[in-house]
Amino acid sequence: MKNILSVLLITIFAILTSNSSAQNVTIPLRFDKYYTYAEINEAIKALNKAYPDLTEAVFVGKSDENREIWALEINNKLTGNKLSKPGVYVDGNIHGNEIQASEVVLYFADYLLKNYKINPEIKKLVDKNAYYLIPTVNVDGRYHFMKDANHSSMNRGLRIPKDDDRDGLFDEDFADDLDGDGNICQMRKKDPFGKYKTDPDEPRVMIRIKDGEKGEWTLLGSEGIDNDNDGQINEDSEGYVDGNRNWGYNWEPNYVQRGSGDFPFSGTGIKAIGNYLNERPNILVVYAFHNTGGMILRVPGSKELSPLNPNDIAVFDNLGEHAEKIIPGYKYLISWKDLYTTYGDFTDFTFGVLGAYSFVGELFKSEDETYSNEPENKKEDEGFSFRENTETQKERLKFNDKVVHGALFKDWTPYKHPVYGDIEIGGWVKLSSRLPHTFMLQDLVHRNASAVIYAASQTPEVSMDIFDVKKLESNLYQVRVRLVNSKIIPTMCYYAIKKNLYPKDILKINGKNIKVVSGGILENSYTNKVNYKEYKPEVQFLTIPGNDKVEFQFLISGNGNVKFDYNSQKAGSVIKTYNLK
Ligand SMILES: [Ca+2]
Ligand SMILES: [Ca+2]
Ligand SMILES: [Ca+2]
Ligand SMILES: [Ca+2]
Ligand SMILES: [Zn+2]
Repeated sequence: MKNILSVLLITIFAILTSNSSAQNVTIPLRFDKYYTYAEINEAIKALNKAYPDLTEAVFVGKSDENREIWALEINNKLTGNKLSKPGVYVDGNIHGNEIQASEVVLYFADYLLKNYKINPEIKKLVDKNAYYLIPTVNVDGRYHFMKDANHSSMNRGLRIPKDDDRDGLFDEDFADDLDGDGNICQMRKKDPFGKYKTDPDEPRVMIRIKDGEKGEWTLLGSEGIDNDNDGQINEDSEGYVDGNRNWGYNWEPNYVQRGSGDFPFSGTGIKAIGNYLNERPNILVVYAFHNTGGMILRVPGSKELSPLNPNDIAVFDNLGEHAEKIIPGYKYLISWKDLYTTYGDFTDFTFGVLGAYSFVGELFKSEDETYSNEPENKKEDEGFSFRENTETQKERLKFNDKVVHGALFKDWTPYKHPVYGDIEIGGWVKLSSRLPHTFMLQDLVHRNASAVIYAASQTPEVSMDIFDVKKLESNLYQVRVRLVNSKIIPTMCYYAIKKNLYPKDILKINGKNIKVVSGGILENSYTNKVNYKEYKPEVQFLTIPGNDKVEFQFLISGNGNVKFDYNSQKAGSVIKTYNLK
């Protein structure tokens, strides 16, 4: 009996401890660690459980490898249902390796919720908008990036097998963790004819030889062997379909845009998120987080879609320039012009189809990894580049040695390779180069979440005044209505107006004993110039620019209660009743 009991206890203990992710997720969330895919879903559910009145955990759909994609939605039901408010959508990690993007989204959620009762500004923002948050878009990518051996740029794409080298086999030759340390590092071989030599100041760094100099090393690429024995090493890993080139707007086939997939929305999870967005037409602000480079990028992703309307640019500039100041060192840039051209990307879709002001946040600058008493922003601007120079590498190695004690770089170590013979394996490890060390994560997630919070504070806030009511005859009244938007973001973006993406805002007037005789936009209240609407004057169409107003003048016959009903797809609704007597 005693034995059976102890076996039972051990079994229960094993079951409890095997569900280790549950133990790693506590509310408020911690940001001194990176959450695994499973823990992100746990975190969404835990936030929902801790704040049941303000949140909903929504199943979005499944991925190509059948993993679940979840959203956390934040909304105060007491101030209205979600669709009746401006929608703010935030996601991250559409590129599987860009994992800290998810931490920004989780932090944003956790921060709004934990401050709701104690910070009046946050309370106002929660009460005002509906928030749609998908911390990790590429759930397969995140799962494999964290679980498998990788380097910092691997597992970016979706898990849709593609035959990259056209040999009839699909995803048959990934890189290999030859020394079994969980990282895919670099391979180098001693070679007097090599194109590299050891840096005289820093033996871990190699520099390109100049003409006439003697070489020392040949670089052999990422750690790996020829898995399918076709004479090439690491030539066909996962995909390649890039989730951020697979959206059904300005999409181009693979021969124009590498990684675009066979057709738009061929990614199972991408299509699910497309449907999810389509069911939430109130979304007006989008932030999608990536790494790396320290940038806030605005649309468009390709020149064909520019120039944007100057009024839209002014909104982007306001939000982007504030973000630039909130996150020191980050640059607010235009995607196609300042970075490179992309087709079928997510934010072009959310701007071009949904009419939402859309940004990409490129998190993390490796230049922040300093070992220096010189403030980072005082240093000479080297311009941003994905390829680092050796001086930056050396500085980062000092940071690695003195600040994080060797966590980011694997020293070069001899290895016997089946093809190359005696080589060395070493270099930057998986959780380096594009991600902050966890001690710097808190700062990154807070500042970037604050950039989103600023944008959320600028969604339209519409109020209505009924003024200048005059009795003209016994049963005829002049009534003026003013609709004011006190925030930067207009009730409809100018691109959406131009392309007629969806109906404009509507002002409807009705009452039991009244008839709207005439009405239209009051273009000049001093000269009394009204642009009368010929038919159905009781229904008026409008949009309200940011920090601006639109005024109407009506002639109404009859008396009694009149209802003025303003309704906007993205800016909510305002209803007022006025008694004509
Ligand atoms: Ca192949
Ligand atoms: Ca492949
Ligand atoms: Ca091969
Ligand atoms: Ca092959
Ligand atoms: Zn990315």
